Amino acid sequence: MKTENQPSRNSQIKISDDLRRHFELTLGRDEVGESHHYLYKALAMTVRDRLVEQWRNTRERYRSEEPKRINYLSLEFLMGRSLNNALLNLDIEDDVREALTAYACSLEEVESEELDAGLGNGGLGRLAACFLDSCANLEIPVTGYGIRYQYGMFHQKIKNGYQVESPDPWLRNGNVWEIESPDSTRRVKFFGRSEYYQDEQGKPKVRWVDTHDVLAVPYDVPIPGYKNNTVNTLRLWKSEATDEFDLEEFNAGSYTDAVAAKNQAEQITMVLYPNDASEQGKELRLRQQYFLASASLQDVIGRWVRRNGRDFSRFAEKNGFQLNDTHPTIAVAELMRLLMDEHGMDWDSAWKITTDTMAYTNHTLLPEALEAWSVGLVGQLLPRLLDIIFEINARFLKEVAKKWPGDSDRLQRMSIIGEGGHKSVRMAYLALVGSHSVNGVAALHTQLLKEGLFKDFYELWPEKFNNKTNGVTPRRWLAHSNPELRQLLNDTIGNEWIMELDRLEKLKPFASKRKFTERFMAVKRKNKQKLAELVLADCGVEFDPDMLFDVQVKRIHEYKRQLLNVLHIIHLYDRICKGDTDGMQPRCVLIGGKAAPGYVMAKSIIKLINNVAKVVNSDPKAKDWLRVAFFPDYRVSAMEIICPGTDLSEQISTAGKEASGTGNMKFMMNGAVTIGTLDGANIEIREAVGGENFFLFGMNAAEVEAMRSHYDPQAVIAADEDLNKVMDMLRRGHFNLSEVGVFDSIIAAIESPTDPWMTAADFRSYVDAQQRVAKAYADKHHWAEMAVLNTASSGRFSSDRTIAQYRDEIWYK
Ligand code: 26Q
Repeated sequence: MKTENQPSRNSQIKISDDLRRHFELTLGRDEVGESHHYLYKALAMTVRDRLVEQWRNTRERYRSEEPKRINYLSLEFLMGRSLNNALLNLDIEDDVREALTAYACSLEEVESEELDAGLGNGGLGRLAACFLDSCANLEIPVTGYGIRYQYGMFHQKIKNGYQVESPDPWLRNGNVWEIESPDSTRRVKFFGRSEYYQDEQGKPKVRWVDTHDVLAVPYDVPIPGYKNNTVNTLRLWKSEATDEFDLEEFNAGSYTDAVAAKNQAEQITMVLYPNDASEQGKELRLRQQYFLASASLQDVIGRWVRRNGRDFSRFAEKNGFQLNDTHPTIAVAELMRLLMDEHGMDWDSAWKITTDTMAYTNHTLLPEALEAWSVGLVGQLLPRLLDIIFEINARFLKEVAKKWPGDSDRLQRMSIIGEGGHKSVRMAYLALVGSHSVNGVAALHTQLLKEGLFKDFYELWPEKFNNKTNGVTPRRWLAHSNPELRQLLNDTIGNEWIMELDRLEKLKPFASKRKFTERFMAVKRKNKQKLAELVLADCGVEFDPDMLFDVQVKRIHEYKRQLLNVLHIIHLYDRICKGDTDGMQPRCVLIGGKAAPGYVMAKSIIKLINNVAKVVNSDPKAKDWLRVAFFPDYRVSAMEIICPGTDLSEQISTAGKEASGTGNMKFMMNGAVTIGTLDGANIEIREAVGGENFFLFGMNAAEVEAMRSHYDPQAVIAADEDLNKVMDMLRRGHFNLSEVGVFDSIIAAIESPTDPWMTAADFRSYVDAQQRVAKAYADKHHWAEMAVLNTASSGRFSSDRTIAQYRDEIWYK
């Protein structure tokens, strides 16, 4: 037993021996069988054994060195698959391949058995996953805290062109990457009431009584750094019923009520909410948020008290909390409650600790996405927290009144409690007031926050505001997803880029060298081949790797303007039908993404894409010029194949609406050229790569706002022959001959003077930019140079850079 746990174990036991042991003994198998499921499991356990040892060492190191610990609170962690990432980081891929030869099975086959951990919607959730990777890589003691949803992001199928959702039972076959830690179970309170009393010293105190409690059971997931022996932790909470809760009801004679209560408790972590923008205000969602916040804070405070007793004087020096959007923001009030009600602290000391430890990241400029919980709901579900929120607000408004005496408009505007109709708690304001730092996720986004959404708060506390432009991890999004390019880069500039992505700059001189660009494009060509195979398998559409691969994958949302993409496709199709193919470039257009199940317009857009694809793909005239596919069930593991095989990255949101975007960065790293608006991080991408290597089009954010009052899409359409033709085809039902009226709402939206996304306004400029794309692609060498320069300039979009900035400018400032 003792020797088993020696640190040297991993280097002593051969991977092939462990693999066989797990396959034959742990899992009791003798043959590989039809699927490679058991082989995957055995391999995952073999790899996990090697992580666990480093994990223990890392925990031990943090315990003895006592660095400041950062806790990343997020309702979403979109992890995707873990096996290959672990192999890469542990540097054992070659040994594993060798070990697998005994089973006559390739590593790729085994890896494809792993289900994606889809515990997120899109950008925000994947960002959290990239951040954890970078924190481990930079050896920063960061723990991710999230929810272990029983069902992750729904699966999407396309039936008759429509999105159909089905559940994602990702835990069905077990999850090798988690370790349950029941001894660290926490108890989370709901309902009940506040009770005011005096303590032994006669001090007025409050306690939260008559509550219905739920247990939070932690499941820990290892987060390995890249070849650095560091393994951090992602702690995911599962909700369970308390035993005495059951018993109480049981004794009262109601067995069924007891079971119902159990169900209610287990409901909390049952399913991820699949809305990536519009706020719904559902009670269960608030329960999830509080459940995460309370369990996580109790966990951190519990560890503190075990070591330091009730002395919290250095708590803020040693702990920080990063709030991933407003979703976990109830943590501001919960930390106050825990410090005051449970640990005897007075308001001012507790408030100082709270604001010193909390930091808030905003991810959206869309006002409709800002969370506001009804005061009635909060008062019922979390009565003690509502007390505290009211008190925070009262003290805050006093401060505002002191700075701007008599400005009652401003008081109303800034109040954490929104009036108007029924009262609500504005979570973004609670986050702003309760944090010492607030950041946007791209330069433009932060600027717009200061000028618009949070203007009043910026005037009050300019020093709180800062920008942290997003990034993505080059381990997953380059080294793992594009092994051929990894090899070419290693051969050309050495392999240090994996940890220091800025070193890709060294590629720049090679962009003009024929021999190199040809190798670069040969890699691209292989990746396009792989992508074409995937598209054929999943969409039934044949993509030709000699054509331009034009890709837009992201959540379906009006502001992201998949519609603009479709209008362009229809325009190209119209030209092909007319025989006007001068200067056209054969292209394959791929669009993928999920629509929130209740977002009717987004679902119509999916239907339109599919219908247009069907018409185009079944027209023999179009075959050599244009092919269109909708990629179903877009997810992390699909993007790993999609982004290396893309030539043209579509980043075409209405300027001022996309906070940052991160897919844009993944494409750029893999040598795609962007066609995009001046929105989010596109602006910084263009700055980095140079305007001559980026296809810019459309209005900028200021122009969009200036045009709103007099936007006249009908006039725009009438004045543009091509757009007029496209709209005409839509109106005549060219793509829905047997489905009368299904696109009426889309047509009306484009033609509406109040169209918030102003799709028609950018049509001409977009089509012109696409013409420039076609021309550029026709010159193979020129395109290759642009592609190389995109990879070479992508260094600053590594999440290592982003996280180093969080570290230096927020966490350890
Ligand atoms: C809120 C309340 C209730 C239910 C769901 C939600 C909810 C869930 C997810 C609201 C928003 C989200 C996700 C938002 C998101 O992904 N935003 C994206 O964040 C990226 C990382 O910063 C940016 O790059 C994108 O621009 C931004 O759209």
